[in-house]
Amino acid sequence: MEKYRLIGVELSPYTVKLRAILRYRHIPHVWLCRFPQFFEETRTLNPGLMPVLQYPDGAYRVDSTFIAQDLEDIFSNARSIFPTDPALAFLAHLIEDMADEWLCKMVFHYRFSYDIDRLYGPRWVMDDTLVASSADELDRHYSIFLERQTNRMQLFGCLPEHTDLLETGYRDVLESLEDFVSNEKFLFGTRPSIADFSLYGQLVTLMHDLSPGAVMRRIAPRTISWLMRLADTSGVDGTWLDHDQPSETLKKLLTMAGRIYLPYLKANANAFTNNENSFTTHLDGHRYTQPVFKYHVKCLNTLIRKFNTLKASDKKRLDLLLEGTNCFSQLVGMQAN
Ligand SMILES: N[C@@H](CCC(=O)N[C@@H](CS)C(=O)NCC(=O)O)C(=O)O
Repeated sequence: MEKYRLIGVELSPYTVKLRAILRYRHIPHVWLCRFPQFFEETRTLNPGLMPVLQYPDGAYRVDSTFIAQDLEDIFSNARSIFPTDPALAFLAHLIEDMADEWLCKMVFHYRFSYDIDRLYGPRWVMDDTLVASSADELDRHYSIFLERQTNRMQLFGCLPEHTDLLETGYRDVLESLEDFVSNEKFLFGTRPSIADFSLYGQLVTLMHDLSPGAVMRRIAPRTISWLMRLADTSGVDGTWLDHDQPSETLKKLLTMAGRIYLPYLKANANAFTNNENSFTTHLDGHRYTQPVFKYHVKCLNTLIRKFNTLKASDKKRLDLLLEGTNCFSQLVGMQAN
């Protein structure tokens, strides 16, 4: 076998993120939208996440962030998705992390909160998941899946009282992008970065779901075209821009990281260190409660490690690039556990 095999479903943000990366990077692969096959083949994988990428040597791997970095090491110098400037590469990583770990709460919130969305997306996921099932079988699996995911909402912090925080945040992301996106314009230049692909994964999923999709159609129609183009950028040849003057969009996304995402990660990590099971904090003026999430402790540690390995001159530039975003002061002086 020479090709990579990507196994997942269309409505999984991390699956389509990784598929878009494989396409942009011209990495030979096949796409398998078939969950039972994934399940049979990968029964023993832990954690059991989607997507799974099978490498040509037969090994199965999960975690789109880890895989994206691993593919950089394997296919070095070929259509990299990490800006060459270390300070910008750090910012791309920060936005990737926020998209993967915070915007996903918006996906979960919309998909399982509103009747219209509960009827649509989860049924599609199950339809992708089952091979040739009858309408009755589909209904049965759909009900089981819906109940399971609804029960997990509280684990992810998707509580009714967080609606305003999550929905305002969603509209803010769309409004920031809408002013900026155009053909072959990406966050760090005229070529896409890991940050664009992560935003793509979450936002295109929100676009498919009915209520967040209606919001997007109303307030961010150009963002929809931008997402559609990001699905397959195999023909894009661009350059990284000199970003000592970051775009307003980049600034707005980083401001969200400074006001919401980093304070969230820190509150979660503090609760973990203090052996607490859950935490309550304030994020951008909204009260927020969630059980401690261990994976997000790891995310914060990775960000801190990346920040701390930057040279003093890159940190100095980051201080300027991040001015007014409240990010730099939260990162400086922190140690990974
Ligand atoms: N950090 C992982 C997250 C992947 C993930 O959470 N995938 C979801 C589907 S979108 C999943 O498989 N969840 C398993 C479950 O719901 O049991 C990545 O980047 O790939």
